[in-house]
Amino acid sequence: MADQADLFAAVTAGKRNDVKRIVDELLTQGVQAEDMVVQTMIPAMREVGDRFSRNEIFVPEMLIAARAMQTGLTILEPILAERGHQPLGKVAIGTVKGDLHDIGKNLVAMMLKGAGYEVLDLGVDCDESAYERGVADGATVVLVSALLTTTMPYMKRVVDQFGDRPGIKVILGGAPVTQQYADELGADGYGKDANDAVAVVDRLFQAA
Ligand code: B1M
Repeated sequence: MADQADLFAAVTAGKRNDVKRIVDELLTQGVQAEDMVVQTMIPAMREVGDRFSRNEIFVPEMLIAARAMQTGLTILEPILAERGHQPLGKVAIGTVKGDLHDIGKNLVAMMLKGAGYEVLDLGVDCDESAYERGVADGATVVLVSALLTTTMPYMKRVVDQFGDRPGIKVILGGAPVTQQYADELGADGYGKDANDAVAVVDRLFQAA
């Protein structure tokens, strides 16, 4: 019988067929989708990053681990999303220009959908025009994700882009981003992780 340790091992090893099988099996056992993501899959990706930092694995291994993670998330997404009811508001999310990391961004999008928001996913490598498109399509909160220290500075352009736009709020997040950095850039909020991002969006909509 599979357990969460097997899921951790399958994600870190990038075995996406095993991830699919184990996620299905754990769901059958009654394990909560959110527990699999928070307790096992996110720590597994952290472990992958640590191995990369120690030069024990390289980009191809990191990529296949990411694909395995995404395979699991794709199965879990409808379950995480079904908690939502009437859309509470419309938000747009995208990974910032130059940055192709999308797992965290996808997770935040999933949690927001699950919390009842309509989410416009702008994808990765988003320049100002991509975020502009999100707002033109009706989003009043723009979430900007960055995983690279080299792409974080572009967030400033997005914050400034909407700085004098009444009713439009910008939230920043991603592993290297901090509350202090978001404050320095003049953002309207900072999400430490996916749950926190939902709480920040809730607060902004309640205050609107
Ligand atoms: Co890359 N990568 N990567 N990578 N990668 C990191 C980020 C790195 C820390 C690895 C390391 O060195 N230990 C390092 C960055 C170092 C730095 O900037 N200082 C790094 C590097 C260097 C690179 C390349 C430059 C490698 C190279 O080519 N030499 C390259 C850059 C490509 C590019 O973007 N232009 C690269 C490429 C890749 C892959 C393509 C192989 C793959 C990405 C695949 C994909 O995303 N589809 C990849 C991966 C998988 C990682 C690690 C291992 C895992 C990232 C991840 O998915 N984490 C990562 C190491 C690590 O993070 N430990 C690493 C799981 C995810 C759930 O967490 O994304 O942090 P995270 O999201 C969290 C929170 O941050 C937050 O909520 C999420 C859930 O809790 N959050 C938000 C995220 N966005 C948010 C937005 C919000 C709120 C919260 O609202 C606005």
